[in-house]
Amino acid sequence: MGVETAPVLRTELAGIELAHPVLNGSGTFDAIAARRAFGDAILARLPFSAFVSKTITPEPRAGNPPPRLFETPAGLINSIGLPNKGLDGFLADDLPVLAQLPVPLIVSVMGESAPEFSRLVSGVAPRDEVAGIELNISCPNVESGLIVGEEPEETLRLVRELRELTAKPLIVKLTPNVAHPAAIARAAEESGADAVSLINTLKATAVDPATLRPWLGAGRGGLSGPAVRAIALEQVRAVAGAVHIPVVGMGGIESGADALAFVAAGATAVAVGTANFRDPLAAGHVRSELTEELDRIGASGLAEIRGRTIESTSS
Ligand code: RRO
Repeated sequence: MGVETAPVLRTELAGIELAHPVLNGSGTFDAIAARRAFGDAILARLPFSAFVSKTITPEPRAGNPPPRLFETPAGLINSIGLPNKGLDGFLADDLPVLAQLPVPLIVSVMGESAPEFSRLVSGVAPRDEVAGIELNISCPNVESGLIVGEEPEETLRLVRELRELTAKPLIVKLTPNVAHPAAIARAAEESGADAVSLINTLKATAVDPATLRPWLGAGRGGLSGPAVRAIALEQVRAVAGAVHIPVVGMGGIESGADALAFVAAGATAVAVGTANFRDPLAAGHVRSELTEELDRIGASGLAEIRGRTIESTSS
């Protein structure tokens, strides 16, 4: 492992052994660019216990027109639109580099239909370098009509089909843009998902004060950062209270105290996302502060804290 961690933070997520519970949120840390910029030193300092790739699609995509980002008080709206090399480009160019990271690799995939998702899972799952697959059924920035992850029935059908294709851990990334995320999480669990992760970004818009037209090139985007933390916590609490599979909690985590709150709300692991853009080592601070937080409250480990905030199983 690239980092020394206290045994007290060791975690297991859907069969993947983690030195500590802090992952990156998909698409919020470009490990390949970081390696190019900082060399092999980044391998030793990688602050995540597993690395989640930027979401890939079957075919290459250019992404959305600029501007793609807008800062809000305590938050960031993105409308990146899934720029990526496509499955073949990922397997040929990116996977060999990501496989050199000193932590398990989770590949995030998104299709616009069940056959597209199947193609992605069939392409990625057989690779030994891949420890798990995150099914992104929640991107707010594509104009494809129905988002699978907004409907329990659609989620059930899709995950059931994909489950047939691999025994590797499948983590379903949930959208916060629904009234009852726990219903979607239950559908994912019922169809064989090994874990769920949440939240993806909340639908958001920014207005250009000069033109009064949308600021973002694609018209709207998704909000992340501390602005969404309380919403994410509530959704993690609701989901963790409704399923038996592990939950990866994220949404505005910037400190050990934030991470601890997500564990108390039921998360088995947490992810740092937007904070990575300001400080690529933010997740390292979260991890070391988490140890301090456990000391402060006299807890011997995460299991002692997990789920303390869950008071009921209602969503
Ligand atoms: O690329 C994006 O615009 C994007 C994705 Br795939 C996602 O899942 N969530 C997000 O906020 N942006």
